[in-house]
Amino acid sequence: MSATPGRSNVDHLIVGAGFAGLAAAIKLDEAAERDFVVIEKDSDVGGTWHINTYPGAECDVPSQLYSYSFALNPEWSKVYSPQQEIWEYTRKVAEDSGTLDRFVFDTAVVDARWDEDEQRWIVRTEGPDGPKEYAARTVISGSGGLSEPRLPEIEGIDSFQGEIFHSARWDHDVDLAGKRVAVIGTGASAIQLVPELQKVVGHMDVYQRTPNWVIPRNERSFTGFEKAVFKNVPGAQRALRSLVYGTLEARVPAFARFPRAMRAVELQGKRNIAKGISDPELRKKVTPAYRAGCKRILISNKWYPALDADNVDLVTDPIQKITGDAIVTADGVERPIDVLVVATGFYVTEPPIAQHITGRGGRTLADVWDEGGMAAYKGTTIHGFPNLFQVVGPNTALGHSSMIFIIESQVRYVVEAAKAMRAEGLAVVEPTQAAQDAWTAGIRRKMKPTVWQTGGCASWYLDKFGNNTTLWPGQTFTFRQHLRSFDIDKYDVQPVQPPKSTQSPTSQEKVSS
Ligand code: N01
Repeated sequence: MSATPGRSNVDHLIVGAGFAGLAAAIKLDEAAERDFVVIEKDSDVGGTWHINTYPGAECDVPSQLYSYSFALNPEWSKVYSPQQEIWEYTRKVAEDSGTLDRFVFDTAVVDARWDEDEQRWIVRTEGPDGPKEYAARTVISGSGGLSEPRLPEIEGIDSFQGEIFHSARWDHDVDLAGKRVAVIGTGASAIQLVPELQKVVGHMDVYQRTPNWVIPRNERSFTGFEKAVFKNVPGAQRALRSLVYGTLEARVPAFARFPRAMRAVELQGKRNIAKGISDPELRKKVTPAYRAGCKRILISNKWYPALDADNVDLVTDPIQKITGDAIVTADGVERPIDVLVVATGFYVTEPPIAQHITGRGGRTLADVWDEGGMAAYKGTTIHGFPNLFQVVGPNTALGHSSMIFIIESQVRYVVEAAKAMRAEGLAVVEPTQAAQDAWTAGIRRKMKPTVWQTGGCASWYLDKFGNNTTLWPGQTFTFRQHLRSFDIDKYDVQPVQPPKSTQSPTSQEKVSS
């Protein structure tokens, strides 16, 4: 293709430098696909583990599994790692990989548009040096499913005069000591930050819309001896990792096919409530009325004791409005506050980045998904969006195990696709509509008996049509099996064209083997 002034040509443009983008960079590099750039809007690698710095931020997946298979870390301090440690891990992996020279930080992708003539994605970015444009053969989006904070739509929230921030954009300049603080939300983030805030604030109101099932957590630190074994005994850490992996996978049938088995989890949750809370009224308020697993099962030993503390009130009356200095609930009670923390989650089923990705025919990903919900072939490629690969795409998230396993599975598929494109001289790969529809239908079928659909709750796993377009409805090894190689027979392909060709692909126009 002819070069356009001010535009950089790259083979692969990776969006995001979190676990997904970093893995894509490392694995493309290993596969000798070295002409890539990673565009990251944050100032460093780490994604969610760099951005989420709220007090008490820790991982709720065991450390042994929450790392890349190709970069085990014998130094994890605890069974569940703190945020800072996970971020430092990603930083070290990035440094060791030798790929950081192709990372561009503090730069946002503002627009990505498929150019039919050029057979490339034209990607515009905005960074400290102003706007920039790339023409990329492929775009690999690792922008994260839980990255865009969702602020609650509550009357008067904009009129609040005190400090207000989302859990994922913590304002460390705000001193909470002795203050009157309100926290809206009781999800995974809130249950970690509330116990930390309880220790320093004057008074805290926690606004709960729906209680979660919260079970005990193994808080143990690894001993020096254990770390030495992980480091020096060949296979020891990998064996523990496999054990943890197997234990978590053994839970899948309860989520996916036999939700009644979740009663065992509910029993654990109720014991956790009884242990942490003495007030019978409060116990009642925090006990969920839906099947465990329907929403993400949370783990904490500190959440219930924090709610039981003298300086904390759990408010379950719905919020009616927010004034300049207080929250007013439907029963008319006004509770004055100095600081408002919103721990209300993220845009998951309507990811904002989809508005900025325009595929064939000028349609954005948001347009397409708005019609029928998020869908992608194997959670990774999308009809109408050639050469676009979504890591952590639709129906790839997990409620029971480590996302890094899924990320590595998808990255392998992407690398196989890149290799196939190079080997076969292909400019374009795009999943057929039929392949994508069959994949989605299979997911919907499997989803029917799951606890996420039958458990009697509303959750962010479900989209506006009531479909779970978020989670993978099975064991992670089956997902990996599906993505073990690039199945080019499910793709429309186009060979590399001379510049300015407008030929469109024909179904099954494969390079014959
Ligand atoms: O968000 P959430 P999160 N008025 O969506 C409430 C991951 N994560 O940031 O349940 C009042 O879970 C909402 O109430 P309801 C993990 O995958 C991982 O806590 O919708 N309340 C809920 O209580 C997790 O699942 C770790 O009725 C409102 C809360 O806000 C995901 O991130 C740690 C409201 C939102 O909870 C999201 O967790 C933290 C409104 N208008 C997070 N709107 C790890 O440890 C929402 N709520 C790896």
